[in-house]
Amino acid sequence: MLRAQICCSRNLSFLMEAHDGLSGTIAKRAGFKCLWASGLSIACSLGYRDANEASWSQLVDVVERIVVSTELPVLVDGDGGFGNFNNARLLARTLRQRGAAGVTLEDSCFPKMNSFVGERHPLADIDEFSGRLRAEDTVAEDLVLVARIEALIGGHGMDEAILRAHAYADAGADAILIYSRKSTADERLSFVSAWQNRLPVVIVPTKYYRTPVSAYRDAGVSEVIWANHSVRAAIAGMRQVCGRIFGEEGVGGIEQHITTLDEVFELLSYDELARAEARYLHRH
Ligand code: SPV
Ligand code: MG
Repeated sequence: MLRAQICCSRNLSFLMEAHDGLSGTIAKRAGFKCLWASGLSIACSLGYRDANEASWSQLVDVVERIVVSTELPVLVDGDGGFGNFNNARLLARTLRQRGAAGVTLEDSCFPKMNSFVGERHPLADIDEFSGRLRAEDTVAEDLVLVARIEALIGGHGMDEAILRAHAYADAGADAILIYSRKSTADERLSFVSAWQNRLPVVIVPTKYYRTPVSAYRDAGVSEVIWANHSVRAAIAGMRQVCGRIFGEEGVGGIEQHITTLDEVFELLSYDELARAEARYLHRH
């Protein structure tokens, strides 16, 4: 399904961020067919910075919860693969075992830093990173492998980005994710036009949120990732509620602004458990 969506479809499609089983379930209820297990959002929900502070095994545990609770295809943000080719293939093999549908690997150096933070973004050597992709592709052929290019983040030009895209395609990538932190879409769209869709292109329009999706459709982009909006919504909501409860020393004022307990039970299908109990539980 993820492969069909990213690699074989002519239609622009969307991945919604999830950082745990609950956010995945909410995205599924909203209608999303595939999810993005965001490194930033998962780190954030665990109280870590997006700088490889969370370990790869913590990441795969969260991914498993997202996969099992949603039964949707999940594209996992594998950062740079947590080391060299060996760490990258261990990550890929384990993600496959835990039910992920795909992984993105970015050409950053360990430990990475979130692409929007600071200026220290050394790029991996092309050959070395291609080895990470090849190793991943060998151990988990059926995972969709998205190569993420950080050249524009690292201050390099479009030529470097295109050069890398070709090398990563040769190394077995199924799609290319082009990253940039400019607040307009121009840089990604000029990449798409220079690349000519040798492989499908994935973009993450976090900073250029004003660009209408029709621009991506017209340019021939395959996949858009809404990368961190659930965790940011959760932070905004929790902040407001915590602030009010603290300030008002009570919960009366916020009750009508938050999800009811019945809605929580409905979201997590407590009714299914009741039906299962009626069917399977011994009654004496
Ligand atoms: C993530 O969601 O972790 C991403 C996208 O890699 S971003 O945080 O925008 O770099
Ligand atoms: Mg990330």
